[in-house]
Amino acid sequence: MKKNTLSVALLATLLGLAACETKDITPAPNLQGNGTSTNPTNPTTTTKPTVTVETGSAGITTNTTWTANNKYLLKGFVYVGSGATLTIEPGTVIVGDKDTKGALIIEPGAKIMAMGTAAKPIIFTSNQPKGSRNYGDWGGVIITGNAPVNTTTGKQLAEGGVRTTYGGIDAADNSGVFQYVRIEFAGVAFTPNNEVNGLTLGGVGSGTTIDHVQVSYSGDDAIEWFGGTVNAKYLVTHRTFDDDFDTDLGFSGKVQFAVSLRDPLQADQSGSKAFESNNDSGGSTNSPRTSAVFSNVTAIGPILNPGAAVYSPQYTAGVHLRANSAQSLMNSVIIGYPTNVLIDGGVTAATIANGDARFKNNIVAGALSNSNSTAGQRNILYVGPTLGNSNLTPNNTMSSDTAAWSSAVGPLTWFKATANANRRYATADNVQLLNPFNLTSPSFVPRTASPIVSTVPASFTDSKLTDSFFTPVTYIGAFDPSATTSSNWLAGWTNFDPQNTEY
Ligand SMILES: [Ca+2]
Ligand SMILES: [Ca+2]
Ligand SMILES: [Ca+2]
Repeated sequence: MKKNTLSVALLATLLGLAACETKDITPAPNLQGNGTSTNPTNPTTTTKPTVTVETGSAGITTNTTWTANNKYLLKGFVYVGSGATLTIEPGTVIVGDKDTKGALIIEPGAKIMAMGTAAKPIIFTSNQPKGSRNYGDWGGVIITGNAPVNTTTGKQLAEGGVRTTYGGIDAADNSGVFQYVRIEFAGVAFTPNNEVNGLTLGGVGSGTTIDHVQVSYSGDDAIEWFGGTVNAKYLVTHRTFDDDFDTDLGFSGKVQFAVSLRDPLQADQSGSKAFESNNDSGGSTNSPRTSAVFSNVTAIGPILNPGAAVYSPQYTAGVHLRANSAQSLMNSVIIGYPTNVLIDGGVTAATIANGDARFKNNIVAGALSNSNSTAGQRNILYVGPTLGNSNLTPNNTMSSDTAAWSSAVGPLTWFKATANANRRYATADNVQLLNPFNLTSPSFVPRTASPIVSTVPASFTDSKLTDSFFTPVTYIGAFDPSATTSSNWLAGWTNFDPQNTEY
């Protein structure tokens, strides 16, 4: 969901920080040889015949296979209807038509079987020539199912003019497999709350398999979950315009190993974030609660240098928990947002204070330092007591620790609690990743001197992380410090420069 306004007053006091050592932000040489420069050899498709897929309201109603020897052009909304399975071969390229805002919609009861490989990812991209592609050239991929959403009817109509209603009572619903897939230059915000994201997941059930998905240059959110129970591993969001990971309407899945990287100068009027999470836009107590659990995320924001930041003022926060969300984030790294963690509204604060939402074993670094506080950084802010639509400004500072929350535990106390084991650093460079801000050839692997390597290990003892879905690892963030180029999970299938790729 979007918020329309970022304006007006704030409740302010300051957050004093134990500033860590400030270092040059210039990346040091690649100490480990683990760089993840991952502009792969893409399938050569220029000589392949183009198959136009334009189904109108009829959609695809029988089992269909798209093969890698063709290129497919999506014109308008292409629905895959209940009972039909769309199979896409590894290495297939699908381009979305710019004029008609092509989009692919998997309806409840239908399946997509998109099983790419590291060597042959399935690529959804713009139909524009290289160098001429842009945010929102086409619609995106929308997968929907029959898993619960928390609206009063248990159903929800998709956004963006899509006809599909999703949601139901089948938490284990299976919408297929979506594996080694890239989605580039999709995502359209027609109007606020009327958006097609790069990848939209509406009421998608836990029987669905999602892993190794990169969404680049989405004109709205990269990935937005509306309810559902689906889990995912190995997600990449790159140069998203709005939010990287947006959760709403009771999404309760689990996500491990995800990375986001932002263009500092591109952001959305709704406020751009790595995470936005709502129970619903009104902050209801509807069930199921938005209670997703993310672990091992590396979120790189727009601010390289907190003292001299050059970034779009539309950037809001790394993690924005609002509207009664009970989403958890653990074992993760948030770097370089104006505010790294924003707790929005008294109801959300109470959710955190009572432990429904966890924020543990995380590292936050490089938040804006020149706020209207006299010292310190905005690593964590609380805005309230009402939902912050009218309370947020780019220069908010945090209410004092004891006064801000009606409960006994204030936000800074919560953040710093020994049991939560969160750490703060003054600059991005303090975290010592290899080359995290490079927009076309980044590396998020920690250097040997990184606090990720040298101190507190990740923890999977929290009851929200004991599910067998989670792979217990010793490191915080998405990348194993001992990874090599060949073992790094980005290798081969991702592309951080799709603007210059010939498809
Ligand atoms: Ca959003
Ligand atoms: Ca959205
Ligand atoms: Ca937003």
